[in-house]
Amino acid sequence: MAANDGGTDGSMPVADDLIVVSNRQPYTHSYEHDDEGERRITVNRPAGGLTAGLDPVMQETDGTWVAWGDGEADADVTDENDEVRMPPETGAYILRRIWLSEEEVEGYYYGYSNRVLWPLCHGGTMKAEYVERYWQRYQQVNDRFADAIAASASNDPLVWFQDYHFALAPRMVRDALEDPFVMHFWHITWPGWDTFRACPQGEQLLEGLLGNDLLGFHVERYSENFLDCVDRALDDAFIDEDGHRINYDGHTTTVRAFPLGIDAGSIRESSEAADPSTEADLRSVYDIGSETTMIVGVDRLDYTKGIVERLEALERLWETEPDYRGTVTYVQKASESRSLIPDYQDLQRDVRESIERINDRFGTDDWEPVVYIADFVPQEELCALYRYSDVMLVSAVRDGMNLVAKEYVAAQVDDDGVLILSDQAGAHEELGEHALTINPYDTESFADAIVRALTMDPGERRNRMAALREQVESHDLYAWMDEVFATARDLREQRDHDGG
Ligand code: ADQ
Repeated sequence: MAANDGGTDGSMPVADDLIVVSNRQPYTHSYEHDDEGERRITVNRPAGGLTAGLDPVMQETDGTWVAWGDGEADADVTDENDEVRMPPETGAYILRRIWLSEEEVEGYYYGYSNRVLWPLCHGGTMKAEYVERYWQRYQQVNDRFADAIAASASNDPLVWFQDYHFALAPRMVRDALEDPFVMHFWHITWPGWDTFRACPQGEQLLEGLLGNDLLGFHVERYSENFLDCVDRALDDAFIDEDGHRINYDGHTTTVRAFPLGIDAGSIRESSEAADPSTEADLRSVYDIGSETTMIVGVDRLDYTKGIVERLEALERLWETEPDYRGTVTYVQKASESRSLIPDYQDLQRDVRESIERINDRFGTDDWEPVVYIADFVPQEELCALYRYSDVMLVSAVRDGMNLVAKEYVAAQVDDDGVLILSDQAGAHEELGEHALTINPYDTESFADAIVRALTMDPGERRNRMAALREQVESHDLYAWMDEVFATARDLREQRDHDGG
């Protein structure tokens, strides 16, 4: 299909019975009080990204979406099967909600998912906390999701898991249903064996994931790491490395790279709509001088994003290049996440202290070197920030893909921005050639790269950015979905052919 037209091409029925499974749900219900103090229930819609992209696919297929019901009013609108039809206007598909107790949220979500799998997969073996209760709750919640999927499935289902919250459920679903097609997209990095072997539950995780027919990662390297981990951990697994197939326990799993894209068309349109008055508003609201050059960073506050390393490079820049004092402002848009976890509280403190230190050291009455935006900004404002920033800093110390880098590129409708990109982000595979590459730990070279970006001649900027935009637009979210579904269809046909 053509990129950017907001859906699959219709020639390929995605599935007779598509069941998407994710931790976060596409719609949440909450309470609102009107002017008379009357309580009403409101629906919050998908804000963007993959969830927003999958929503129209679900509407086309009349499928079921299974997810954790974490909205305060969610239970008030579901039926006796914990289901509600969404979107509210058309009721085109079923949202089936899983209720989690506080203990389950603590153990499955904050515990095993985010204090074990997240650090482990990003190479942080020292940060992983192997608490027995986390593992038990992770198993329990995977089991509960698998039960709900089995109860929702009718004939010949295609079950599609999203992410690291569900490493065990694919095998559970395979055991519960007769010949389902199960696939999984793992949104974060998969580590090398020398890291993965530290995990006490490693074999069970691999066995769970080998319940899939198709397992997708962002880049080839993560697929290879996964194959290597299976090879070393499971004696009975047979690996066909050329075909990226694993045979284990009588079942074949195909492992492939599908680099996720963004809805580039929507970002481009929002960016085009952000005229110079939007830039002026932005500068005035955040007190950014009208003459200063803006450098931008946009991140969820996570220790994988290299925010402290980035601030060190900026500090080095202002220290060694005094001309940039008063003339260059760094705008950090950040959103807090997982704040109940101590490592995330530490990071928030470190980021705050770094910014205070830099602003105290270099700031003047007229100029604040680092402007921190904690508020939620809608897509139009985010795109204005991208468009009117001359340089974007993506300095992840490890990142499965990093969609922010792609969003910045898609928003460069004037082709005049420069992307500085860490070679530790999956996005570097596609964008590294035309971005300026950095190692986030090499402060000196990182600061040099910022100088290079700020002094790059307009012709080179345009050439680099045009090439990046072409890549991001032609490999967008819809092209990605088409490729995943086309691969699933081929594998199902092959299976039916072999079986019959
Ligand atoms: P994340 O770690 O959340 O995702 P990323 O891909 O950079 O990382 O961001 C996801 C989205 O959140 C982007 O659309 C971005 O605009 C939005 N976002 C982030 N910070 C924001 C902020 N401060 N304000 C507004 N919006 C913000 C995980 C993996 C990534 C992988 C994605 C998708 O860690 O490697 O790219 O899943 O697979």
